[in-house]
Amino acid sequence: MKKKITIIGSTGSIGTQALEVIEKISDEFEIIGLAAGSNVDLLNKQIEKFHPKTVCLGKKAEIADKSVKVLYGDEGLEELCSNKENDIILVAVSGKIGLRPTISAIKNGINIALANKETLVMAGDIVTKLAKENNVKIFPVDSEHSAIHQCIKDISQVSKLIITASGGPFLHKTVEDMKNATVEQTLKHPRWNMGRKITVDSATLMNKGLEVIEAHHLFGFDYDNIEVVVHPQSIVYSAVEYADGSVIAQLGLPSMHIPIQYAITYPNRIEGIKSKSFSFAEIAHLDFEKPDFEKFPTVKLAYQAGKEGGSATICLNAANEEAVFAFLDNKIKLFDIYAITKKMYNAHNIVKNPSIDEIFAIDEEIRIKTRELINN
Ligand code: MN3
Repeated sequence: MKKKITIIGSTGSIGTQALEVIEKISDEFEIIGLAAGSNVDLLNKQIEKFHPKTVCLGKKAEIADKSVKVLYGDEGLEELCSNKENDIILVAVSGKIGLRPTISAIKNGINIALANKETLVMAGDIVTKLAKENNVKIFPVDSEHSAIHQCIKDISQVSKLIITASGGPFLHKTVEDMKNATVEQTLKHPRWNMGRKITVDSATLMNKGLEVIEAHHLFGFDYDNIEVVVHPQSIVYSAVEYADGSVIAQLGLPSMHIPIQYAITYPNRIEGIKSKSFSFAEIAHLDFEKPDFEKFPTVKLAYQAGKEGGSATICLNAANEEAVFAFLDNKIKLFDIYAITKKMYNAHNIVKNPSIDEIFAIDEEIRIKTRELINN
């Protein structure tokens, strides 16, 4: 029997790559739902190819195939993700819009392939508790967390998680270069082709900070036992250290196809989209270095927020995102992103154990205040 899957965020970077994966292993999967924000043309093409029964769109628009049930907006997304027919839902939307549908899926006992950062950064405690209560598995799609997931056999014997970071376009540039960086230079990521917001986060290393917070929630590790190491080649996706000192790493040529596929086919490995075979000899050498916290202070701030817990990570995420948008609009400089995030963070009164409604309210409040700070 084919596994039934729904993809939310099907027209985005991860969503389109997931469909490439599923097209290749179509004997294993049936797509029963797709959701997209506003790219109706691409969604229509995806419907033609994959024949989902239900789709969801951000707002009203014409869907060519009249046999498809069409839902809209946040409510539609929640309905799509509550459908118990699903064996797994791939959450590939970016932003807080991914949070409520993920919770709906978990409450309905549906396993999650998670590519949405905000779910764990904003509501990690609630989401992991709900998953446990409903016996739901959360399979990470992000390459670093996928690697850790692949390296762990018995989690009780693992002593440390080691997350690799490519270091982004400014790794070997000076602080001065970073201060004067243009949007164009910042968006030139050396290894990965991703959306604009995450590419800026990769340049400041905030992306790595957020991944540390996600790893804490996904694997239940203390922040002191999660380490970030810079690895410019992005061949070692990430690693774990066992109690006896043995380190197991997962390696591959940089491609999102492997982590996406593993999240939906776990525990099976099937051929799928195989790029060329891995060659240690061709790669020849792998470099590693400590992250420079002076150049990339965001990582330290993320650790601090993670350790403080409660609403601290909501504040970090919201202030950073608003600052990144302002940078992309040429309103502020690259280094201002950290300065603004830090200022907002220091002014924030942490709320312990916020509810989902409180999480959204805090997120909104921080965003408004951050925009005010930027505009003054
Ligand atoms: Mn990543």
